[in-house]
Amino acid sequence: MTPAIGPIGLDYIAGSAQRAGIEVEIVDLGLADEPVSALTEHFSASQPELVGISFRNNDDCFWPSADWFVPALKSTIETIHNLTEAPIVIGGVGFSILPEPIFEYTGVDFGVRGDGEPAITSLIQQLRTTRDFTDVPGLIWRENGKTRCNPPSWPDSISLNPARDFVDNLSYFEKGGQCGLETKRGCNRNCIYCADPLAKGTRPRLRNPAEVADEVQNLLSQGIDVLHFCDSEFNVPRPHAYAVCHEFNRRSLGEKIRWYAYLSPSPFDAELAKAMARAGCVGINFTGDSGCEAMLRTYRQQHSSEDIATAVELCRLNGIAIMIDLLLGGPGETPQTVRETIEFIKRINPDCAGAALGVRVYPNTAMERVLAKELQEGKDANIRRKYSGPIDLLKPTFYISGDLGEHPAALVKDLIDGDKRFFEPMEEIEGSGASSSDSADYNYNENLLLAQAIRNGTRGAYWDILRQLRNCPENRG
Ligand code: B12
Repeated sequence: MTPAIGPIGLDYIAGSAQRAGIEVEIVDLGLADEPVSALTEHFSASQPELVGISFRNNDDCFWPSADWFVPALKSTIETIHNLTEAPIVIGGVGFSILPEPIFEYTGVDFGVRGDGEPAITSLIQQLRTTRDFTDVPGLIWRENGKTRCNPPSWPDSISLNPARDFVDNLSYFEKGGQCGLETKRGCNRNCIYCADPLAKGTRPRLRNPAEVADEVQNLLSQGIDVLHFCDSEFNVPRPHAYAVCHEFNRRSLGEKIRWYAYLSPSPFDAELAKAMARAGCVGINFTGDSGCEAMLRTYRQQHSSEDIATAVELCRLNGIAIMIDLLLGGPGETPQTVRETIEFIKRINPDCAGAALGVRVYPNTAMERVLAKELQEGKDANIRRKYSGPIDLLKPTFYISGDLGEHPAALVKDLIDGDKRFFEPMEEIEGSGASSSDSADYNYNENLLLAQAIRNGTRGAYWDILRQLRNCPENRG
């Protein structure tokens, strides 16, 4: 994908495997110009005991393009199988949200759902000894013709290797404009569409703030000073977010770094906003979803539209840029609820708002149950997909309320009415592929305009870069 995002999961698990005495080599296909040649060259010089693949994105979750990456994963696995006898294991968030379907589709030897750190060392140990896989956390494998799955590892508290020295983070920073890190994993909310609990668990699992600050200092020493927190919602739980900011402030890190995070509009208050700004936070993506109370309840959000308005005010007071992420088209959405949301956003005046249209439906979420019920009732007008045959949630499958009509994107665009604060939904793209160079496009898959701006030295979260380009088009380069 372009811009390139650093494989931070790989950095963490390689660090932890090394700590456990396992020798690790990385072939980074995200940075390779010719991935197949990079693999051929690597395996001609080195034969490992196990090959791990980090698979981050199953698809781009973007209804107009619906770009799907599992076929390419399958072909990468076939290429590697032709180059080495070693078994292959896939992990990563893209795998963890759809573990069994990807395991079956690709025919890979092993898969790991959930945290990779404990799994990888335990798997290596079993491959070296008795090959008893029953205790390898999150492992999926075949035994006597049957697929077996272990429960994932989601330890209550997590300690990660803060060194971040396996991946070439600086190259990713130069190509991707920011570098990710985690302050915790997991989320105890139950938003109907969200896949995060499937991959990261249903409880927040916290890191020691001192370890997070050590990691920031290690990234800084590599020349990286613009960061993106990879927590689902940085402020859930709020005391942990505050503690992380407190530790950053104790070390005066806010003077050296700029960072961005995803937050829920609630809990968010003046004390947290101030601590975040002082700790270096320059931009927040709020999970707004909707400005209509009924839609917020449908999505099972815990915030109200009032909370979104307050969050915007608090950010303004503290000089933090604001992006509100909307999710339009869910169950019960009508032209009237969309109008209500768009008028609400215009009124509260964030720096920008992403008008995402279409809910990607994942197995084992409440949205899957909504879809199944509607299909049983013979209602299939709410499904949007680019493939034919039976519904298969491994492939990009979206829900858009049929009440929005044949051309829902046009309806939303009409209501936005050219307001430059919005990233508008796009019409469905014929065929596959997602390449674009339009500053209204906030699909970060093959976003050539963003890649160009980053090449020219711009750094930051993508919505923040795009909004700056819209305000000052001469910076496009
Ligand atoms: C932060 C984030 C972003 C940031 C990244 C910032 C940065 N510099 O890192 C930004 C905003 C750029 C972003 C963009 C996009 N994102 Co995003 N993002 C995330 C988020 C919240 C965190 C990703 C992360 O780094 N996690 C932390 C790492 C450590 O976790 P991990 O990769 O899962 O690794 C762990 C395990 O999986 C495992 N593991 C990993 N590799 C391996 C390998 C082996 C062998 C093993 C055994 C284990 C293993 O061990 C690791 C440690 O425990 C995830 C959701 C989530 N909670 O993970 C979505 C997520 C990955 N994003 C998603 C999407 C769709 C996108 C976009 C395509 C959106 C778009 N259309 O523009 C773009 C793609 C950008 C690009 N060009 O690549 C989806 C993918 C879903 C899907 N269907 O595939 C996710 C899952 C969110 C969601 N639920 O919808 N994203």
